[in-house]
Amino acid sequence: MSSYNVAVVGASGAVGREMVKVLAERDFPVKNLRLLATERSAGTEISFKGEKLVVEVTKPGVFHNIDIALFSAGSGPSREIAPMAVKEGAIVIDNSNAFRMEDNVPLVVPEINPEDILDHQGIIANPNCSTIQMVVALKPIYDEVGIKRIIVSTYQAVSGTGKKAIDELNKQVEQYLKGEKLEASVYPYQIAFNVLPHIDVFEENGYTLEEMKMVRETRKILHDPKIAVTATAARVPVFYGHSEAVNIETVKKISVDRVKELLTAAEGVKVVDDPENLLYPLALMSEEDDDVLVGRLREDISVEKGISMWIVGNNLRKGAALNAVQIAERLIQA
Ligand code: NAP
Ligand code: 3JN
Repeated sequence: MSSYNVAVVGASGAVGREMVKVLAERDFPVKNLRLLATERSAGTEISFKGEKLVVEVTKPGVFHNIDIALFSAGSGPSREIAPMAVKEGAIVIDNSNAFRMEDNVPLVVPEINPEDILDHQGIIANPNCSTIQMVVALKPIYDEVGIKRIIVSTYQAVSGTGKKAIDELNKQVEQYLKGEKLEASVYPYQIAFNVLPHIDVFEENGYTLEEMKMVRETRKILHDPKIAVTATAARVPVFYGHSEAVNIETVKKISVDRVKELLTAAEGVKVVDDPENLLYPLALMSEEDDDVLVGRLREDISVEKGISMWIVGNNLRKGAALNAVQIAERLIQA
């Protein structure tokens, strides 16, 4: 089997570190792994398959000889650095919002639209974590009976904001227990013991950008510009695992039993739905499970063709690092 020179840009961050782990766990055929970030973390050592690799500064020339570059450094750095990486010969799999909606950039969830990978012109985009877990769970239903409208409310873990937000929640809990004043710097308000109905910036239509990412990305991934999606995204004081209350209106009627059958057979999905035994998806479960967990399945009593459910996913793995590595796996098979 061929092996590949791989770079991880943003390697010292929450997603980048997970990318390095996932590459090792899945035994991705890596010839050489180059870890890139900024001067801030240059020199940091990160283990890969028992070897200590050193984080280097991302600068012109670093992508010569790189076959695949996994980016998780944020939209600004991606916009600046990804075109340079492509010019230097790498194929970029980008985790940021920078290129997701560009026409010449495939937006890929391998369980859903792997064929779109073939249309890339150097950059392939990874969707937002909240979109990924939702579409993985909804696609089997979409294929069977069609979906007209999706109403989703998210309960997103602080790890979605990165390492500094994990540190801030830890610190605020500590300050609370010591009876000290809680200091907030990552979010506009205290996140410990609170819920913030605000993720990313507000847009002119009153939605936040995180909410609109779910609308736009779902349409692009499903190749369905007409599907109606409305989202409310909230940040909750949970470290890992995004939860979502999702309600769909289908085109044709479908029973809950049939939905369970479809989801049980679906790739990357696990049905966790036994309310009598108090079994339903929990954010904590996603720390140990790469599948998208679906439960609380029930017929919506307020419309004729509606289904409600609770969806949980590991935001740093299937929501980011794992999905990106799965794209790389499909890319090298293509
Ligand atoms: P993080 O923990 O704050 O890490 C940011 C990483 O980017 C660090 O390694 C940082 O390096 C590096 N970086 C920042 N500016 C850079 C630059 N100009 N050049 C090279 N590296 C740079 O954040 P995170 O949670 O890992 O998230 C990083 C990004 O991934 C997000 O901004 C977002 O775009 C994307 N993301 C996507 C999803 C998704 O939904 N698919 C989920 C989470 C994150 P230093 O350590 O040197 O500062
Ligand atoms: O907040 C979350 O739970 C997911 C965060 C995603 C994110 C965070 C900072 C910048 C993104 C993203 O993936 O859309 C970005 C961005 O790339 O703009």
